[in-house]
Amino acid sequence: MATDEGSRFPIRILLFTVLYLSVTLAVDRSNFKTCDQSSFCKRQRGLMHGSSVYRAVLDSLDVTETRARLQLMNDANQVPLMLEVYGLEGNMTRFKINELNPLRPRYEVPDVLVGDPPVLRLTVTGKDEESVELSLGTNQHKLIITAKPFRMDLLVGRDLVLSVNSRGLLHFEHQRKRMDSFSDKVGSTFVSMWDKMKSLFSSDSQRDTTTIADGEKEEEKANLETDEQMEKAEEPEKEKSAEDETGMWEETFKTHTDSKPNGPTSIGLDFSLPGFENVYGIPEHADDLKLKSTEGGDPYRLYNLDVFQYELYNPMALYGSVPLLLAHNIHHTMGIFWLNAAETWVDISSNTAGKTLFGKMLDYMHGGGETPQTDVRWMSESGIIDVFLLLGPSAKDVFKQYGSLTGTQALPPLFSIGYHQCRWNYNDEEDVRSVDAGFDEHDLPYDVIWLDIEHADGKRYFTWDPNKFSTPKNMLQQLNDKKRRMVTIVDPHIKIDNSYRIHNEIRSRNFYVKTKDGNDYEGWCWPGSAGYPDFTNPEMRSWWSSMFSYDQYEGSMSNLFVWNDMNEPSVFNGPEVTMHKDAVHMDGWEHRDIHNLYGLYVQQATAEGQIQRSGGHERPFVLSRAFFAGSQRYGAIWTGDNAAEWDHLKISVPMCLSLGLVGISFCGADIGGFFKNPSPELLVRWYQMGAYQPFFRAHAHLDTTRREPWLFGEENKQLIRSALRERYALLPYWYTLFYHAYRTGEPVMRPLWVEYPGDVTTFAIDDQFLLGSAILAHPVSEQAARGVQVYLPGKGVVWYDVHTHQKHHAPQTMYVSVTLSSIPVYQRGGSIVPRKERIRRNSECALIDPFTLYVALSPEGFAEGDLFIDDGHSFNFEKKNEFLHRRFTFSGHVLTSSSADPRGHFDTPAWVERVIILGSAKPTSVSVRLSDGKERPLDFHFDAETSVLTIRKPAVKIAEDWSITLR
Ligand code: NBV
Repeated sequence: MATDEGSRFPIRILLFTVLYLSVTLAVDRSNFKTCDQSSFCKRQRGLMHGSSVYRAVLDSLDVTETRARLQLMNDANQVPLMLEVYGLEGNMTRFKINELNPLRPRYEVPDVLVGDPPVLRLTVTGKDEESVELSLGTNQHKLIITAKPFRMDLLVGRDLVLSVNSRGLLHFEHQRKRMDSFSDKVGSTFVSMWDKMKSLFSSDSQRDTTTIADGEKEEEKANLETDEQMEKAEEPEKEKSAEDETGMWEETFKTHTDSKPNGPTSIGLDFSLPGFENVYGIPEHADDLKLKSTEGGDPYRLYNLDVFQYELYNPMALYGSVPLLLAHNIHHTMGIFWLNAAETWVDISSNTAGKTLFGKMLDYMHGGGETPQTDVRWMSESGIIDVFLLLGPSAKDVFKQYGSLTGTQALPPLFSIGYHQCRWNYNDEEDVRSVDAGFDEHDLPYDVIWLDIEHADGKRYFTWDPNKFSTPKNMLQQLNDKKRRMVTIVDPHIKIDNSYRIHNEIRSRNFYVKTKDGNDYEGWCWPGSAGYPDFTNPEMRSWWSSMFSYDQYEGSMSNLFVWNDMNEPSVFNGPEVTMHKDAVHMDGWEHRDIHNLYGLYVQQATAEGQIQRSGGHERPFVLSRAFFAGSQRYGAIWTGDNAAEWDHLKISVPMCLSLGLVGISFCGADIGGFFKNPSPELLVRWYQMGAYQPFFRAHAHLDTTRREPWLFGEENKQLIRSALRERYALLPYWYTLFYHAYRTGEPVMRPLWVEYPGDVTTFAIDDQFLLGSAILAHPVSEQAARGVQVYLPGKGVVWYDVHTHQKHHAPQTMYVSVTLSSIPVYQRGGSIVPRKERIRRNSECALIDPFTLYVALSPEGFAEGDLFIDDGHSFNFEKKNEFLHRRFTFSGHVLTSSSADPRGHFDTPAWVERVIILGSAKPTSVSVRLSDGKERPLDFHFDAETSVLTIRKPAVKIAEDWSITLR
């Protein structure tokens, strides 16, 4: 048995843990950089908008069939860049900007795109001394490149949809050689004196001009420093002071110094979006759905960080990043995908930001007022500029476009969209057994029980604590007998312990991330001193994957799945609680270049391990805290360590909506709140909310009191049971939505504006949401609520309350009174939603249960919907077309079931036990006809008060074609 080397650090760890788990529930902001403290962000932001120093050298234009290339000259320092432009299939444009002659190659993000995006023919359709016009693929799309100053304008037809560098903020720090260090030091002393003088003499009104002047000065200086000029520099102190002032070669934050061996490498660029006032995306932030102007504050930051006790409603970075921004107006949705994995900041400004609706109306009435416009500025610390413009024109087109680039949501195994019971920690096998039994005793459905870090032997992942979990297979088998699953945590920090096999193998294979000096990088995390496997190395990843095979991960079985936490990566003693940026990965890339990708790779390697252990047959389930563009291909994401507070319950909606918009549909928040103890009311409300969010897991901190649903009294237990049952009843619909997300990239949980793009009222709504297009949910998130204001969208649309079946006309904002048992949820008239209404103890037990179809009629008497079914766990739906995709249509008083995809076939005895028609008139007879032409009458009941027609036992198979006629 492995010895506990961690005991060498007990005091340090204890101290840290005490600090880490301290009682104050607020983020310690001083642990995390502001833009001002991140030197490249400060340098980039110091450049104010104005005329760009860049000029497009039109004579250098080089056009092949599918690609245009052009040099961009920095007229201040004569350092040339190379611009490449592509028209992509599916209404997208890509451009890249890199140094023409870089000192060393710059990082281009691998493994995020699912392939080389197919390119289209590109032609030059006009050229003069000042500009060149390119036609991208179709005549519809034109890109006008203006030479001086350099800018690009993208036109669709005659409409200008986007401009690049129109505010002159292109700032590309070319690589350069460093000057000698002695004079650097002289320089930095000079700088700090200068800093002090500046602060003494600057008043508030002066500050602006100082900043502008400084920004320009800095830019000028930076631009003047070509290699030759720098080598020849006559007055090193002055030049170097500018360099050190801006932290170009070294940067210290708290006790950490980033050595920056490659010097400054940051990139920045602005985009203007005329006609757009609403922008979304760029998660992860604990903030509203609709992004705010960042003027006067910090930009939104994208840098995967383990932020302890994060605060709400601010642009600070969190555990994951997706650099995709969506812009929307009533005519059009488009996206900007900035493919860069380094620390990134995004500034947003708009010419209408400060204006009230009244102000805008006044502008309009006076005929004045500019076109509303949003400006977006991206700034990254390293890498290249690689941008995809996703031109929509609809939101669903943007989802498809982004999905074609980075892949779509992996279809989750059915069990994983059921309910998950987690806490840090379930203490031992007995605890697991009794919690599991508790669910049966109290008649509560659940699918998965989770084990946190305490289950492993001294935080050595892939092992079990020999005392608490001595017979893991027995435990797993007992769960398996009830068709339930378990998830264990496997974090990417590996205990440095010579008797720990995983560590020894990683070290001997040389798979650890290195320090800048070439040693194995060591950080401090749960196990004490830990190494961090280099997940950017494909060989490391495939070795990691192999560790999940049943013979390697001892005690594991096919119903055991995995959770990757702390994969930002979290390094307790690292800068900003993460890895040093000058740590080194495969091929010499700095951690700086790859940081935001690390977590994606961990989840990828883990998911692939699960696939491999089953011989490629079974779909994996992996939950990850860190993520990047493309993470949707590997599993689920949760919003990390929230708290048992009402605002945290509320923020789960915009946080998951934002993730859905950028392709990551499988999102959830810890039910109940991770830190602190929820009141019974908050817990109940959280179950009600979670039941309508894609990933549905209760979780709690080690120090919280136990909160299994039966510990809060009979009444609360019953309320939780109802929420769980609502979730389980709706699983067929959820599963079908996930199938759509997998096929098209459309989010499962979506903002209202996605379905009602022309309705401005929906643009900022984030206290309610849609599941697909048929279900609208407004779970209660206010304490002691007596009512909620529900907005029902859609002109001429009707919505039915799913509990009372009462019909409401839209659009309207409606006051709905609530009690603690209320979950305001509506089904759209015009939709058909499949449910399973028998009470079971988990999703698998209900696998072949009969369906109830809820047909909600539109005012025209029409409805449609669909249903996806397969075995719920394997890849056979993909590999062997073993699935059913059924389409249901109600039209002209006839409900028809037909195949929505003739490729699919799947044997299932499941049948339809009930059809419920909302908004129906009373028929005189109802009959069903099968494909053999035989017709038989059906029993029905009509409730005149609610206009609900219940058709009993049509007893048709879900797999076959049939029709039900009302006469
Ligand atoms: O592994 C312990 C926790 C886990 O329960 C939580 O869900 C993660 O987000 N983990 C963070 C580490 C420590 C948190 C204070």
